[in-house]
Amino acid sequence: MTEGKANSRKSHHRRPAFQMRISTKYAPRKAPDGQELSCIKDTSLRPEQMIELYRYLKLTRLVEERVVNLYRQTKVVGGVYRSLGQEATAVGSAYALRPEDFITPIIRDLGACFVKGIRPREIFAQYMAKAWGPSGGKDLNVHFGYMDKGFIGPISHLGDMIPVMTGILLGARMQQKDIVGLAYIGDGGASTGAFFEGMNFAAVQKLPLITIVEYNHYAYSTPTSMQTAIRNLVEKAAAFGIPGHIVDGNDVIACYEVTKQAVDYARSGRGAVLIEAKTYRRKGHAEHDDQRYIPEGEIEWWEKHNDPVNRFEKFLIDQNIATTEKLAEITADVMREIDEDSEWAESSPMPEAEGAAYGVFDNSIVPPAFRPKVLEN
Ligand SMILES: Cc1ncc(C[n+]2csc(CCOP(=O)(O)OP(=O)(O)O)c2C)c(N)n1
Ligand SMILES: [Mg+2]
Repeated sequence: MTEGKANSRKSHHRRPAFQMRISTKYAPRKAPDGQELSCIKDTSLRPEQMIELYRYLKLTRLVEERVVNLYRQTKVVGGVYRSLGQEATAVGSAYALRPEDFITPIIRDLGACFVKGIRPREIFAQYMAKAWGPSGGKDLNVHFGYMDKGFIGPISHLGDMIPVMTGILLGARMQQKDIVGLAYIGDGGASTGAFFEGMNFAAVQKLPLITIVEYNHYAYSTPTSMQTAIRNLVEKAAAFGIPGHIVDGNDVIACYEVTKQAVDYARSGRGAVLIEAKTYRRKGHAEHDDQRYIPEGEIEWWEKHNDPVNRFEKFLIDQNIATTEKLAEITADVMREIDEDSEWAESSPMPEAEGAAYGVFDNSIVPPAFRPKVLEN
């Protein structure tokens, strides 16, 4: 053995068993007393892109408000899930993707669906289970997908979208397609077996998977501290040997920048990245949840001091990117679109009952004994 080889072996042994590659560059900051939180100033975004981000944030918040309105009029079928207070995470991260990239959103990621080109009318029709909705009344809320828009409909089973996205990325690599996948998961979902299996496989295969864990403090009524012993969910990245970042999930610019960095890393063939977004779920699990398990004053604190829309408005005005009048104009335009689209969705008929027999299974392989009369016509 040459001396050089012996030395290199020695230095190999001196390396730690694993390195925690966790960055907190985009981590939450505490505002000095009396100072309102804003957004990070170090950004590559152009002013017109920031205005577009603002539009997506407002669209998300106001579409959800309209859905609640429809729910209270008993026009919605099933539950209503909100991302109130978390909109910046979904919007900022999805904005860092190319149109051909894929996302797997969950119930707090409506904003990412809009960035991917979903229109409010589709969301309204879907929530009301109407015939003109994307799943034609066969499924509800964000349970629909568009392969051509890179938007995969979520499976309800928590954690399972991670191996699904991993499979999509493996398939894409085999087809020599240059795409990146962005999977969203909650703090609760990150404790499932499927999350670990999918992340591990993506890591070992160096697949371009970016997973955003949304630390929103609760899974249903369970506080995060009661379902995982680690403080920062990003520490799980060490188990997979991939880099991790903590980001202030209520800072839309920080969410964009951290995801952009991860996207560049993944697209260049270096593999998967885990991002933990620190945010807060201001509504209950769904509209029916009265949130009686939340400590007094907690929601109000986040609403007053750490609202992602207010923070971005402050940033845009302080940085002279927009005036209050300009922001009001954007909001009015968003409202116009919402009015038009909710009217369109309300005017849609309910689906024909026979439709339930189609588009669920491959009807050509339904055993004859189970084939209802309607399929034979
Ligand atoms: C494997 C599995 N277990 C339980 C559920 C029921 N369930 C649906 S959402 C939810 C809480 C999810 O919490 P979290 O992952 O933190 O996401 P959040 O709702 O906070 O965005 C639970 C327990 C499920 N869908 N799948
Ligand atoms: Mg949660």
